[in-house]
Amino acid sequence: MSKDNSNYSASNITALEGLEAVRKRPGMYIGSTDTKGLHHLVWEVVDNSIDEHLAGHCTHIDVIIHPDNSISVSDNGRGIPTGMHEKLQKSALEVVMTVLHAGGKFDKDTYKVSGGLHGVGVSCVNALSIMLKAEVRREGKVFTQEYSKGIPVTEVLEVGESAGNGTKITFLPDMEIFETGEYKYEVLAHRLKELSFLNSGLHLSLIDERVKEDGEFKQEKFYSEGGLREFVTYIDEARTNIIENPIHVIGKEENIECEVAMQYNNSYSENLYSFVNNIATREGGTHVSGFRRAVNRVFTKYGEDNGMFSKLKFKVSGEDFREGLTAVVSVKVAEPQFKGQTKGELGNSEVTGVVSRIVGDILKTYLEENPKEAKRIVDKVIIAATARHAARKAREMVQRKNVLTGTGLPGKLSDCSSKDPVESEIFLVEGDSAGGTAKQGRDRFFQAILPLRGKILNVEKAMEHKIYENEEIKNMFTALGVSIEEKDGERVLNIEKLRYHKIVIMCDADVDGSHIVTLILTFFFRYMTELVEQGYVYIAAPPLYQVRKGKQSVYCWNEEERMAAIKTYLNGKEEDNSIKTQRYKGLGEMNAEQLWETTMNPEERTLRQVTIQDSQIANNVFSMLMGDEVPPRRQFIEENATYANIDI
Ligand code: 0RA
Repeated sequence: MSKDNSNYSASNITALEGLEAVRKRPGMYIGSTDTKGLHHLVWEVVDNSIDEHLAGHCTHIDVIIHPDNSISVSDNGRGIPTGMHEKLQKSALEVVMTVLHAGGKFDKDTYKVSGGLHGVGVSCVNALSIMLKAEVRREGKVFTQEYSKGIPVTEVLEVGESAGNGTKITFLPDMEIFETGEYKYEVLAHRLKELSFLNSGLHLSLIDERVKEDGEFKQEKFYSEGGLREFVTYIDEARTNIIENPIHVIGKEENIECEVAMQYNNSYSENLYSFVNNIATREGGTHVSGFRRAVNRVFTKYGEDNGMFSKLKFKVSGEDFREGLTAVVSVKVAEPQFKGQTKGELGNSEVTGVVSRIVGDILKTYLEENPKEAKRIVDKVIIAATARHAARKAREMVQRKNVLTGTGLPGKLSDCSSKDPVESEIFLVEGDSAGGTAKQGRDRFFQAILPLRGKILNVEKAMEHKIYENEEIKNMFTALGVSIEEKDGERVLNIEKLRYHKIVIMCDADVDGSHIVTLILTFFFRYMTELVEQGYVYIAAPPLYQVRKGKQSVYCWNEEERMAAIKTYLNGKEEDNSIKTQRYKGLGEMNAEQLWETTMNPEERTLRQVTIQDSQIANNVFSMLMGDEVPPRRQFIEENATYANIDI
């Protein structure tokens, strides 16, 4: 056997072993095989095209969802090389598509930075696809190769001539691997939009061939000239800004590119998004530390130099600079190191100093040149510091009172007898009367009831100290056994003494009930985030109707079920038997037994667990639902009403 031949077969074996490993443990390579993993396939391919853009060779990337849920990603980059790979004795295209990690490492110098947190490469997508076709336009020709489960089913074929360059990858995920094959337009659109902000000047588009709108396929184009400046404006769309235009920072030092945009709004929460090589770093890291360091340093100095803090009786802290801050921090680093639980934290220590210097310099100049804006921001910071001071006092009062009253449990709580949080549940019930029914209907061994009076405080619009002074909110803190503490000047939620592992929000199935659920969820999302993240928060699903005939009855949760029940029980004749369908407007219309049977009994009930799919989206949804601007709220409610059983 010649040397070349042995190389050839050796490389085939390595490629096959690699592809097999991916198919055996897909989760290791793409995170999961659920809808998230399914979408991850698209990002692996798009990342390659973005790399072409970052290397300065690609201006357009188009994504198509075909009717069969196969996906095409095409770009106008240089095209994957198709010539013979000397060492492996096969086409470079085949190597990129079938050898693990070949895509990025193959020609490393051409990539300024390499995206992809998983960074597993297009060969993984190939291994997990029942069909994949690569089409390359390069050197005036068109080449194609097709694969199934990562194995070539054709040679690299020259199929025509072409004027431009580029790569088009079409793949159909293998349903032996994935739990779902359905692509979600909104998920793809959201990330492509984000990518357009992160890569200003890059044209991205999405076409959904499954859906026609006005005779055309549903489609959107994403393009941003202003980059992060526009990103921040977009994030704050539903908020009221403090300064007219975001502060925009762009710089480069030690081969680290840094771009930041920031804006202040009149809310009390911080929205900070950070990216490394276009990948979201949800746990922050050294780039975020550098940014914060610069903001604290420059604003503190500016305020002090101008005597703006002279009336304050306490020190301004880092947290005060964050209230109402919306910022996006994006860095491009040649060899990023990711750490943390979900590898969502940047570890490169050299980045902190670089970002801090770049942001610090530009921010200092900005404040000097824009004294009006500077004053507005510093005034806002002073209000935040004053509020923080008041909030701490209010919190200390609540927590001290708990100690004084012994058990500290609220009088309105009907606790369960079990003391084991794992098996214990608490129902947060709208109104005293429904609370009474729930108390009668519950299994008192493991189910506790806390009635909440009507509409709880809208925490999105209230100052923090008001929140701790609110009776219903105080009751929730004490009943749940969680407290807010301060560590290094930061608020942290202590949930070590959490008394229930299921916290069930139970409200009427009408507009008011939905509003109350939203208010309670806003509170949990903003002040007890950990409980939501760890899956302790649920929403009860009381039935909407009861259809009865004689002694028989059936509960219905939606219109379809009701129609089916009417057909079965009433021979389809609703009108003749008009008292027979009961529409439950409120929990109060059910008696204790009915409430237990339909909504509280673990054997029968449906609970909807509240999860945070994407904290960025959740953040904006809460600001929008609970904030100042009306039109975006109306639009959201109209678009989502069907999910929430709301009559409008
Ligand atoms: C390897 C080397 C070169 C480009 C690419 C891969 C490449 C990969 C993908 C994947 C999707 N789109 C892509 N575009 C390019 C460099 C080729 C050269 O030096 O001309």
